[in-house]
Amino acid sequence: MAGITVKKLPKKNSQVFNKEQVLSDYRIACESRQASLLGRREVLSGKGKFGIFGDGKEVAQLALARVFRNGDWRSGYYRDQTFMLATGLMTIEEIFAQIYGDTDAEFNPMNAGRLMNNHFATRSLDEKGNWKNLTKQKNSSADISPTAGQMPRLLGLALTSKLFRSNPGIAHLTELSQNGDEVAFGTIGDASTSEGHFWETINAAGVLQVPIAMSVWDDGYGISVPGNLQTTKANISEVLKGFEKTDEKDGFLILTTKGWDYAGLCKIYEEGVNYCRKNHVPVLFHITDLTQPQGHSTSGSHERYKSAERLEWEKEYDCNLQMRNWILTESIASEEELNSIENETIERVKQARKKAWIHYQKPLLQLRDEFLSIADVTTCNCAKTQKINAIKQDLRHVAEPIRKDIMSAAKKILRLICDSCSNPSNSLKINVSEWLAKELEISHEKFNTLLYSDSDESALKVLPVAPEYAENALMVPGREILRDNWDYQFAKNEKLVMFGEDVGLIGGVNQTFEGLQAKYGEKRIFDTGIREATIIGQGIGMAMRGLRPVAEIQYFDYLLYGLQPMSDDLATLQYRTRGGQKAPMIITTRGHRLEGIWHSGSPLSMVINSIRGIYVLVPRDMTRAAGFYNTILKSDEPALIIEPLNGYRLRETRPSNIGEFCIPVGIPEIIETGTDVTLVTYGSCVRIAQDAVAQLRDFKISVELIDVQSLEPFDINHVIAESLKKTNKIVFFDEDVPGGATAYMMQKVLEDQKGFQYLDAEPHTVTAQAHRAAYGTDGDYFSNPNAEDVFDCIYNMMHDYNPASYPKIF
Ligand SMILES: Cc1ncc(C[n+]2csc(CCOP(=O)(O)OP(=O)(O)O)c2C)c(N)n1
Ligand SMILES: [Mg+2]
Repeated sequence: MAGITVKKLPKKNSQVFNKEQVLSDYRIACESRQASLLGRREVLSGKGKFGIFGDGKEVAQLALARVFRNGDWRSGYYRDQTFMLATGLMTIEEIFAQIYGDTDAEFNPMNAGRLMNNHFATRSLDEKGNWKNLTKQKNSSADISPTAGQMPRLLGLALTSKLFRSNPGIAHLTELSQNGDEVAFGTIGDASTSEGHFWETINAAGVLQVPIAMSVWDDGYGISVPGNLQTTKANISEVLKGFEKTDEKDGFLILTTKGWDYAGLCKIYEEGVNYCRKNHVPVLFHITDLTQPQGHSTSGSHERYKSAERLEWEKEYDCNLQMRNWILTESIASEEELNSIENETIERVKQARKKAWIHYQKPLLQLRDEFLSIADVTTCNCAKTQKINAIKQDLRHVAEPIRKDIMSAAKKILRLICDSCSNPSNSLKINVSEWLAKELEISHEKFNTLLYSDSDESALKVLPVAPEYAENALMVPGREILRDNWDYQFAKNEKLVMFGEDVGLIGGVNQTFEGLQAKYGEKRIFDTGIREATIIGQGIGMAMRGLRPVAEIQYFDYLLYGLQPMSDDLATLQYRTRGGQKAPMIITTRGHRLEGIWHSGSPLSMVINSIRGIYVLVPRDMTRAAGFYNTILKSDEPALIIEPLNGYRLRETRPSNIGEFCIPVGIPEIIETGTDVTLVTYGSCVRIAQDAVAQLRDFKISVELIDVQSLEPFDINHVIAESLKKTNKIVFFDEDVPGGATAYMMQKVLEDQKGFQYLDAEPHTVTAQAHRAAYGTDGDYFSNPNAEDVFDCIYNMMHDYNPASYPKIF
């Protein structure tokens, strides 16, 4: 491909500006600025809890918005307010709705009150959770707060375009992509480029040559810490020079201009993005000389850390002021015209604020009135009436009531109401309880739903299909069952894509994808660099665009590198957008025991508590693993599936319905029935448990062995509590740390399933040591739990219960 350098781009003065366009942009810049100024005031006067705004970055974002088309994607951060307005993706009313935390998803569609302000998102899904036509709308992936957290997914958003352009097999899916013409726009603050995620994404984008248009908004600070403490040479485009594309070698096109130079910005964005779109070359726009007229956020003031000269400079180089000067110098409009635009925008933003505030407040005022009228005690003179009236009085006087005030008053009043308290029509106790139940349900809907999908494609709704076995079925190494299952799925599902370290050419370190790249091509099964965070992010971005990515993390212990995007981005996605976006990807890895500190594969508690929103499935063998893949691929949910690392070569009976059997999520399997003790475990520990159960049988102890199979969701039908009803004794066993996943299972069974009431003996856990596993077989034996540990635990339990029949062994 012919190289292009900055110097070869046409000169700036070839641009011709249309007055209408410039003034329309200037109006948006002014509206955005006014919204920032008023927004800050709303927070400082207590109407919102926190505010972060886009002031000082307006002009660059106008230029960026000009080149953002239907089908394109944004992955950015809280400063992009002007971009969102200029692309028509957000209204000024919505800026205020976000500040107040309006929970009406129609009025505050980006996050329905679940996130801080200026966390942007478009809705990719309809009310039923089905995809809209993503090429007919402009798209913004949903923002998260962790700095640079938007980078890993950006890679996947861009890679999707590349795959659509290069894989004719999916070219007909035109609701997802039109010839891969979509550009993925990234934005990031100058200081956040210090994060590893930024560098990992830049490197991967350079390797993959994907259509990323990345803007760095450089205002010289990350809160109070200046650029020279953030970036080598305090200049990100200078240090990125080694990534620059040359005539001989692929890389990034790097373009720089000042953030107050409207003409220069329009030029580089138009040319840079056109080039990126056409050639799928990543482009980095380093936009310098930006300012923060109001400082970082409502939490502090920048006068504390910026010098007087800097503050003076920021005033002079305020981008809106510079754009104004430019309009006048170029004689595009007169001073009067600009004055009148400015005055109109002040009024427009005030009106928007008012509308948003009324929309937010009115239902709350109504709710308070409704409650106060329900709680109207008129016919009781019990001693509590006075107290009830005092609570009501306090509530009546709250100037701007929120749900918390009303619900809290309701609960306190309910405690005080006696059975004979009544209002003219009805018993007060019944009225208030019914009102409370209704409002708790509404609050649940507003604040607690959609951690998982509730669409028709929820994994919980996938019908189970048991593996079937022919009479003369072969016993084959477990890896072959997985390989054949993937083969079936790749043949059936054109959207399926799989990638990871060593996944492509050699078919995975355990040969579970053997021969599949040769069969299905490098566009569907491919190797990645060693970069777990962006392997996950790549999957998230692709899944957001409607593909079905399977991202492999080579070993479970290395998932820590990829855990941040899983926890902050993927796990929260449906929840934080209140069902506006989804990313049905599979993360596959292998764990549950092998060798040494970093290949022992057992840190389950590391994931179960940090990725709620993603299913966690822990099959004991490869048939079960394949069955879980099949189930999840029929659903619209993300899942982490951990294959048992030491099971690839173990032989399993080959099912005849490969690719079709579906193991249900949340359903444990009773592996052995028994009467004395219930033993609960999963993954590779099942085999160890079977060994222990056999040893215990020789001592006349009958164990019911349960493989939970699925940690999240966990035993939805309470199979374990049923078993406990029979045995009255229970042991939770795994190889995680003490208090790890065994404690999680114990809480589920004893508290959630109310298993405590069936206990006749102290419940126990058998776990690994608190330290990681030492090397070698002895290291493993003394670090990880083994069959003897399980035996000892259960035998001693029986001894405590019935010492005469089970005398102490040692
Ligand atoms: C991982 C993480 N660390 C720290 C923070 C707190 N924080 C929020 S914004 C910010 C500064 C970001 O500066 P920069 O990237 O330059 O963006 P700017 O706000 O200047 O536009 C920090 C430290 C965070 N949100 N996430
Ligand atoms: Mg900054």
